[in-house]
Parts: sequence; C-alpha cells; structure tokens
Amino acid sequence: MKDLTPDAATLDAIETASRDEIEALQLERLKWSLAHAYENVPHYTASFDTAGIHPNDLKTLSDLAKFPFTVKQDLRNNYPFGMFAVPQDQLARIHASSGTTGQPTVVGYTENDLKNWGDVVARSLRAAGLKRGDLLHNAYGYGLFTGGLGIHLGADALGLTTVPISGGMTPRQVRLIDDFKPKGITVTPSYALSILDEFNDQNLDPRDSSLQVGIFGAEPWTNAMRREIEDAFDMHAVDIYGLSEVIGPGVSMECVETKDGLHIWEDHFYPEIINPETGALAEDGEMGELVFTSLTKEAFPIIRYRTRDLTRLLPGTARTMRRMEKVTGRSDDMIILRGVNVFPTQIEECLMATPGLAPHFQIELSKPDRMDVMEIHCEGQDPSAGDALAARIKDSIGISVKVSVGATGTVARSQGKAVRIVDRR
Ligand code: DLL
Repeated sequence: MKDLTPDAATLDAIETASRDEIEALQLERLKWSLAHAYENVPHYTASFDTAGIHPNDLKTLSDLAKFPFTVKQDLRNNYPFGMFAVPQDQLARIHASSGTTGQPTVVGYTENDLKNWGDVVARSLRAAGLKRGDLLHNAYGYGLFTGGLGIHLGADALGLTTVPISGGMTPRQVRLIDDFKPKGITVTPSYALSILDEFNDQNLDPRDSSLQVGIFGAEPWTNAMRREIEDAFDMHAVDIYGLSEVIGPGVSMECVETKDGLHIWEDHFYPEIINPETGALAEDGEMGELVFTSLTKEAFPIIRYRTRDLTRLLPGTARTMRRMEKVTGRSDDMIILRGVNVFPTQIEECLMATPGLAPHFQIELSKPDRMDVMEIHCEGQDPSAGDALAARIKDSIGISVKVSVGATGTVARSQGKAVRIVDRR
C-alpha cells in the first residue's frame, strides 16, 4: 500500500491548532448555537425553559451538561419541519433518514450549512489521502440519504473528479472501477464486500485494481474487517462517521497515516459521552453513548443529541482534535441473549477470525419455546467451519449459538447499510 499521508501544508489551520485555541472557538460558537436554537426553535425554547436554563447560563464548555438532551422522539414529534430554525426561503436542501419505524427524520441545510458540510467532508477525504485531481468512485446512495450527496459536496470542495455512481448495479460498479481507474472509493463496508465478490465473478483480481483507499462508514465495521478488505484490495481502509441529525457523513474521520480511531471535527460538532442509563457525563476514555451539539448549523441546530452510538473519547494524535474510538454498535442493535449483551460487531470479529468462512453474515433471533435462540447465517464451502465459529463465539462472548453455513449467495447482500439482525421473536 502506498503512503498517502497528506502534506501538512494542505491541512486547515484548525486541524493542528492548540487545545486552547480549539476550546476558545468552541465556547464562542456554542454560545451562538444555544442562543440560535433557543430563539428560533419552539422545541428548544420549551425544553430549556422547563429545565430552568438559559443560553446565557453557559459560561464554560462544561456548563453544556446543564442543558437538556434531544432525542429521536423529539424530532418525530416535530415532523417534518418543526425543528428548523430558519424560514423556508433560507433552506437550500432537505435530507431524511429512512428510520426503522417508518417515519423519517427530516433535516435541513442553509447555503452556509452546505458550505460547512462540504468543508468537513473535504477535510475527511483529504485525511484519507485524496487530493485535487484524484478520481473518486462514490458508491454511497444518492438521494434523501446523506451519504451520496454529502460525500459529493466534499469531493467538489476538495477538487476531486467524482464518479457519482450511487449504490446498486454491482456488475457496473466493477466495470467502471476497471475502466475509469479511481484512486478512492466511498461505500458502506458491507457493500464493498459485494463489490469484492463481483470482482472475483468477473475474474478480475481486486488487488490489481487502481484503488488505493476505501472510505467506509454509515454502519459499524471492525478492525478485523479492515484487515480483510485491505488485504483483498491491497488498499487502505479508513473509517468515516456521521449521522443525518448532526449533518451527515464527515462528523469524524480516521486519518490514513494512523488508522487509530476517528478525529471529530470539533470546530463544528461538540462531543460528549454519557452513561446511557443515567445520562451522567462520562470522563474522556470511558465507554458510553455519544452525544453531539452542533456549533455552526443554521437550519437545523441540534443540542445534546443522543446518538445511541457507543464509543469513547480519546486524545488527538495525527490531528489535535479528539478522537472517538471505532463505534462498537448502537444501543438499539445490542442483543440481550439469555442475559448476555452482544453486538453484531462481536460476531463479525469471531467470523473474521474463523478460517473457511466468507465475511458475509446475518443474525437471526427466534424464540421456538421460551428460550431466545441466536442463529448466525454465513457462507463457506465446509460446514465444519460453522462448528469452529460456534466454538469461538462460546469461548470469547460466552453464548451458545447455532451457525448455518450456506453456499455463496445465501446470505442477503447489501447495497447500502447491511441488515445484520432479523428478529423473529
Ligand atoms: O449514515 C451518514 C454517513 C454516510 C456516514 C456515509 C458515513 C458515510 P444516517 O443514515 O443518519 O447517516 O445514519 C447514522 O449510522 O448514528 C451510526 O449508528 C451509523 N454510522 C454512521 N457511520 C458509522 C461508522 C449516515 N463509521 C447512523 N461506524 C449513526 C459505525 C456508523 N456506525
């Protein structure tokens, strides 16, 4: 793999600013953001008033903990445009996330918001090793999902040549990678695996492709999966994180030179970690639920939003901004099996460590009598690899599961976010 470390002279000044400088900027912007939300969004006026707190009460960054949380249900209650802080003639764009419960979460952007979003995504793509003139194959879905158009904005801002292929039509994905010779690919890790299979089906060696870096996000994936993908494509694999409610992709990004977790672009998004049960603030380094407050967003300011994503905050390395560890999973995706908490990423790690199994998997939960049963569907040639996986899971997670090893293609493939859990209980 080539060294893709970006030239230090091309970084934004704030990426290497001192902690004092970063915190001074955050405090100034946080005051603005709280006041903006309070004055323009009835939900925040009411929630701050109920909590007996006013934006002027924020004197230091740690005072933020006195403000109420915002949760997904608040956005649902204000569907579709009730959380917007600007009149419609200032709205340049709307996105929405599909949501599992039917009602989408709607978010909006002003021209300025789109500019800032483009800037943080450009910063992210640069951290992955891309620069002006490089060709980018953007296979995140275009449309209401923030992935495709969000990456596109940043690619434009950085001066890349974008192939806006979106998701789906896998044979054509491979064809265009082979013909156009992109340096980078942006795609969910699970869809990257489908593209990988298609390379093999077309008798093309993915290691011979032009790709030098893959920028993977929108769903959890493990370091074991990183090694698998890096080895299969002979390219770097780096992690990009974000969520619609906060802006979309580009909230945080892993640097290609360190691959040690994701630097949060703290000049636009203020992170906190809380204990998900009590809501109490956790120290940096402690695991918990990630909470974000936007510092610059005009159309859709978001205050102390509970992401339900589990991770911890770590000090800066390649950049001075703090890192978040690779997300283990969402609290919603945590399975409690006969008293043991399990995340799909733990299953992924075990699967990757078991020889003879392909990296595709789906977890089926059922309750044939009174006991919960977990069955892992995966793929391989040799059914005995399934026993090895079950033994490994028993050993490392402590739960007994059924494993069924099917032929290639038996596990549902994703073209975007993978569906890891099918709950039939
Ligand atoms: O998935 C934004 C995005 C697009 C990020 C493309 C990266 C690349 P939503 O559809 O609103 O937005 O889903 C957000 O996806 O709360 C996490 O649970 C999960 N997620 C996103 N990135 C990662 C990641 C986009 N790198 C939700 N690792 C978030 C783990 C991720 N989970």
